[in-house]
Amino acid sequence: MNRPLGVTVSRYILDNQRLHPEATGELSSLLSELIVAAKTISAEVNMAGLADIIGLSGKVNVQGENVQKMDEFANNTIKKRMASCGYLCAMASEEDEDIIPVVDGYEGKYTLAFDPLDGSSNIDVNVSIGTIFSIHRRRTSLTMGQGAKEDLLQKGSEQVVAGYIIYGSSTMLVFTTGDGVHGFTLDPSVGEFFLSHPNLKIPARAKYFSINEGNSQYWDDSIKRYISYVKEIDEADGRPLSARYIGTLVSDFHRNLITGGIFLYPSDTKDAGKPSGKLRLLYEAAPFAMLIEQAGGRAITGDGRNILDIEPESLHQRVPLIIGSKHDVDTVENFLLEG
Ligand code: AHM
Ligand code: MG
Repeated sequence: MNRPLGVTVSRYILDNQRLHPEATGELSSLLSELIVAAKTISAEVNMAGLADIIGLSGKVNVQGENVQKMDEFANNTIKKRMASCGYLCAMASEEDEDIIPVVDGYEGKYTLAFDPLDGSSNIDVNVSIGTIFSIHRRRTSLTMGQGAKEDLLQKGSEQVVAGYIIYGSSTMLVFTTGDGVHGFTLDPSVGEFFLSHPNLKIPARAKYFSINEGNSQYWDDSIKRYISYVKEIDEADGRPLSARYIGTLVSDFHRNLITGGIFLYPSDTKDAGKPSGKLRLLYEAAPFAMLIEQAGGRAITGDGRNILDIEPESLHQRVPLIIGSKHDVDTVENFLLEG
């Protein structure tokens, strides 16, 4: 459908719902509630440099990392709003070890997995951060009331919506319902997201590579060889690629989506070793994998498998992630296969 610019995200969601006569409107309403939470977080993030809220809260989350006050704020905002929205049966958050129940009597047919504030080490230094979300249809019957862990432990290929909000020089919402990737920019003066980037497609070839090169001594040989390869001079092949690494997955992904790029967080042997890399499957890798495929790119894990095909075993499972422009993910895959 050709939509004029100036379309609000609410109007866009309702128009889309009309294209699906079987839709009950529940998913649309769920998204609308999530967008209110995103706007609340965006307002707070913009105040972070001024407000007392900035800085460490002194708590440690389930990953053993310091929880910052903004993380807590974002986590609580999403949990409180979504627990009584009436469309969810359970949630999972990076900041909570167990599944998060919804308010009794408000159980619905979807699940929500989210990273409330990704790139939290960047909050204090005024570098862009984001929220990531992934929505599945529940597996257990609605008559069961509250959802169970199995409702959340579903493959990425079963997602019905995936998206993120980036709190950057402007706040943007980017999401897919399986019908392309669409980006909306927040106009803070009216408090509305407007369609600004319809039908985003990632360029087939990367301009940038994004990886934490500080870990290079800890990588497998295949990744070491690939990163040397992208730095070789071969102008006909567009190499060397330029390096860009923000350290906020949302922001690195967003830039690469628009300009063409490849992001890698492979396994490494640093400290006790990160055999599964650092990033989490349910609320980091899987939603970005759905987005990248909808935008014409690819996402694989360290053995070349499609991220969307991985059957999750636990809520906070980590997974090596290689994601971005198709040509470049294909090339990494060849390096991986050569070993
Ligand atoms: P977070 O969810 O605690 O913010 O951690 C995830 C972040 C990603 O946004 C980013 O891609 C990665 O960690 C950066 O890790 P590193 O500092 O090891 O390069
Ligand atoms: Mg994160």
